[in-house]
Amino acid sequence: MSTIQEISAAIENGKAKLIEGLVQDALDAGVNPNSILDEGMIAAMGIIGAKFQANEVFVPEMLVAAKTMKKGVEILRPYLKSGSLGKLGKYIIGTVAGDLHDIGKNLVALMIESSGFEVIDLGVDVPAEKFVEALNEHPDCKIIGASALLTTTMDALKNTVDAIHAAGYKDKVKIMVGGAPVTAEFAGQIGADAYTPDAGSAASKAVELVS
Ligand code: B12
Repeated sequence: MSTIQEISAAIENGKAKLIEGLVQDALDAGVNPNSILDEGMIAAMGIIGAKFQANEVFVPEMLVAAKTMKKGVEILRPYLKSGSLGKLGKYIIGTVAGDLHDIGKNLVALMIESSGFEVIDLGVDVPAEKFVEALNEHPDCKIIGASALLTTTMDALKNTVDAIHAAGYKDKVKIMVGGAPVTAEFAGQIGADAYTPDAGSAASKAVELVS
């Protein structure tokens, strides 16, 4: 089994105690951190999701896989970082109301921060009003990022965009949306300024939006 396959298997099987060592070994062996993330970790979450859909695993298994992935990401974090902190302005991010998924949102936050923004992370299950409050607190914020992983919380993305626009921020702040069920078409329909499918492209889009 290759190191990346071992990392993927450890996440799939929720081997939280093994993951840090495996990721560190891979890094020490010169494996590219982005390959560890994409081919090892994110791929494993895809497998777990498919197994969940097929009733082969259940919520507890998804949870331990998620915890294992988070531990692995902590080891990777310094290797994914670059750029100087905060020079591009503030970026407020959160997972929308009713949604507790935060792995993708955290990866987007990490890549956005590493591309030069100061990230203000509101966490998960964030009501639309809380995004607006955060903007009131940080009127110099340039971009808002909102994440949704459930088809049932896609409406909350729309509510978030509506609330931000209703509060008078339409021309002052750009809104980026993302998450597995979200598409560019949906983003356009709800009036968001941008959608990207992954954390790397989210970071380049954010830089483009403020340039
Ligand atoms: C781990 C997981 C959980 C964990 C979450 C732990 C955590 N701390 O995040 C737990 C166990 C809590 C969980 C719970 C549930 N889950 Co869940 N979960 C998953 C799983 C397996 C992985 C998600 C993940 O982390 N993926 C890896 C990350 C890296 O990918 P990502 O989130 O898509 O993010 C990337 C992009 O989307 C993008 N992106 C994300 N956010 C943003 C934001 C912006 C601004 C931008 C630009 C880009 C962007 O960039 C990210 C990085 O590249 C998925 C399956 C899947 N394939 O997605 C199911 C899945 C999302 N869950 C699902 C379900 C049904 C549930 C539950 C309803 C189950 C239940 N019966 O209780 C609950 C809902 C809880 C709630 N209210 O939120 C379904 C959703 C089905 C649907 N279409 O609505 C899925 C798809 C599984 C399935 N195949 O059925 N889940």
